[in-house]
Amino acid sequence: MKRAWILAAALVSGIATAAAFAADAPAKAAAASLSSGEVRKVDREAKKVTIKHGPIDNLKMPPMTMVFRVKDAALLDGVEPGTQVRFRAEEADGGYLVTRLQKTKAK
Ligand SMILES: [Cu+2]
Repeated sequence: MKRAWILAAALVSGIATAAAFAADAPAKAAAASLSSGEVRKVDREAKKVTIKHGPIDNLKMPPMTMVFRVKDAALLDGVEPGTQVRFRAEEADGGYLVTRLQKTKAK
């Protein structure tokens, strides 16, 4: 009886590990598609942010400083000139739209 319990516990922990691994994979893929940059200017009302960014692989864009529109003004919460960020930008309506933005943790 005791052995059956040990087996069951091993099985459950194995499933939990597999689930955690599966959940981790898309998160890693998403992180890989983020670009890094430094915020230069924030215009919350116009929902615009100026970012001095590194290469943006998904847009095949070299490093530069440019203005992006942001999908949601809330993305700019706590963001100010000098803030280091990682962000996701996409082409939309003939311009560039930031759909995700997170502060880079200070090292
Ligand atoms: Cu650019």
